[in-house]
Amino acid sequence: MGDNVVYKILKDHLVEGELIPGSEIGIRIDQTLTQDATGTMAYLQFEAMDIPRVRTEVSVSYVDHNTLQTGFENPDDHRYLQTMNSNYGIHYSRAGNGICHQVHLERFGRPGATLLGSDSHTPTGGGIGMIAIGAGGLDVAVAMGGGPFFLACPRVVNVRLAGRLRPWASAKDVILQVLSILTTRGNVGTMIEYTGPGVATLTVPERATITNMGAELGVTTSVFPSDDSTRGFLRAQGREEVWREVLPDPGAGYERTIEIDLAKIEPMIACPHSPDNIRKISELKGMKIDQVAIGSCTNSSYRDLAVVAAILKGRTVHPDLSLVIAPGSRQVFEMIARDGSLADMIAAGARIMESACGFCIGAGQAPQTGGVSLRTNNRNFEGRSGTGSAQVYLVSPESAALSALAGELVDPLDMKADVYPAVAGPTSFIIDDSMIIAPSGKTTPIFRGPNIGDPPYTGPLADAIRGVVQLKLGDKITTDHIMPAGARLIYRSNIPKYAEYVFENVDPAFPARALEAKARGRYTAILGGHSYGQGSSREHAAICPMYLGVRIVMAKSFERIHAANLVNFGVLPLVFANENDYELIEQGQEFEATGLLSLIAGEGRLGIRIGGKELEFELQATRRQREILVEGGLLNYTRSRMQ
Ligand code: MIC
Ligand code: SF4
Repeated sequence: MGDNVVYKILKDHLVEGELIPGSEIGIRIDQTLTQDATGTMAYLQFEAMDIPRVRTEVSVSYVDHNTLQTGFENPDDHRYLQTMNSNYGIHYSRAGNGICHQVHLERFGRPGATLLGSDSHTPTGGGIGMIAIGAGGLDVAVAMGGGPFFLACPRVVNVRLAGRLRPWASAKDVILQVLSILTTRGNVGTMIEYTGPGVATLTVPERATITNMGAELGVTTSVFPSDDSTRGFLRAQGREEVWREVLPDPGAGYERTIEIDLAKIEPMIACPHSPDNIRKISELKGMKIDQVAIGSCTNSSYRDLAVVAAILKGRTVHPDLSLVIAPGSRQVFEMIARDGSLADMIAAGARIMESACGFCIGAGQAPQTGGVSLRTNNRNFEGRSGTGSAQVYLVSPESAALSALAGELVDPLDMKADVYPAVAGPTSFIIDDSMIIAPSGKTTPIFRGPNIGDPPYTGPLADAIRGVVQLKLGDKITTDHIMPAGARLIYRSNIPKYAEYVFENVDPAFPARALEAKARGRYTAILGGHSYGQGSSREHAAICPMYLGVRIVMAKSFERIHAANLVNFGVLPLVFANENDYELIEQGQEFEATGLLSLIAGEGRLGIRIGGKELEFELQATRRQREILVEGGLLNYTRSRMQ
């Protein structure tokens, strides 16, 4: 049987293990990316490894999340990143240059390569035919040091595309359709590969919209082949020399195939509060809307914004509604400025934001109380917009722009096909890398503002741990629930301070309870349902609880990145051997785990006494991860091996 694209690239990069689905493999990482909100911690950890220079083909540090400078914290972090990056051989993409995934696709992505990024939407790079994976900052730090990245060898699901999108249907509608089929649950250990004749009809930015939001499926990554269209995109970016063809072999095998006819795709909408709560727009049209926000790493390419501008041209946003637009990169921003699209947006009453994550991460543009916000980004978790009571819906740029004019949800298919403002991919983009600072090779003093703390350490695991189940939670607890972003983002480099906000919107008294127990020498356990830790790659959702004394998280199932982050910081991710046992545990009950060290070293189940009952769990960790847990985390583990 021939190889699919996923296995071709994995084969080229395999350094440990065998390509047997489900088994652990280690792969060589060619490129890394970080963003400022996860990057400061990743680089502090890299510094702690005592490696003089990164050992990757290219490592890029982007500033795109924390660009609102409402105090000294964010600018201090930016200066730390710039000075640190210059010393260690890392490219620094300045604030204003754009969102990491969009810029990386434009300026660094390379077909056939591997990319590891400390952001869950790193799979955006799959649009250009690379295996691009999101991970915690510490995993990225290890990869920058030349260490392999370990993952479960994936099962590969084939999404076979036929036909061509109709006018007014969009790449966003394709991924929303895929989400309605696969949902956000049960896809751990899977990669998605797009194949079929429909692929050729999609440009690289459209493909990137699809692989970007693949993150919401909980898959490890998604990938498109690298074909002529990829070559054309790279040529237009002045980088044709990095192109290579990466196609599946004839007869390549897949675990499962899902057929999608692009010609039948209808405009879709993800309803509150989950990206897989999908309906057809036609079912909800007419819904009154208070805010429209266009941008984010999912939908802010040149094509997306040029289409939006053409829809807005000569008209005015509805008086009851606020329209916000944030271009994905400085390249996109400059292009829409020079071709007049920007003027059309401004004239229509759009509020133009800088090229950054902004509204997507709740950094500004919070909707009104109970407001309905229609957005083009990828996540609509409760409270993420900054307004707890807001109802956030996710749609394509086309649907967003039309609705901004009408003040209510519009079904784009109600528009005439011949007025669709189709925008061809430009044959040349404006290329100006002056906002990306290449490493100087000289040593400069590293700037450390008062907001920057040392990365916290945990000690080796004790053989017996005792404590209290301090929190019982339901299904789909996201990292936004665990560690809110938005206004709290400024504390990303200051763990003791950020830890005060763990579960802020779920149970604000939790940090105090956990700290009080810690002071008495007691650990904290958290109890969750299905898909615990879905969403962001932020390792702060592991570090800050660990800092508060959390040593165990019990859940019905975990998301991949978060489970790995827990292990990296010495916290045990435990899955119920019998799911119904969840009902037997109450918040406030005492727990006791003994003989942990030998249990962790073995393959068997782990018995824990909770509330007087002995319950069984599977430790969600590979052999290597068990060693990491025993040593109290990946930093200890890596350092002890390097010495
Ligand atoms: C997100 O979209 O949730 C973020 C903010 O980009 C995160 C990273 C972070 O929390 O810093 C992600 O997706 O990994
Ligand atoms: Fe930024 Fe939003 Fe993309 Fe995360 S999902 S990288 S916050 S634009």
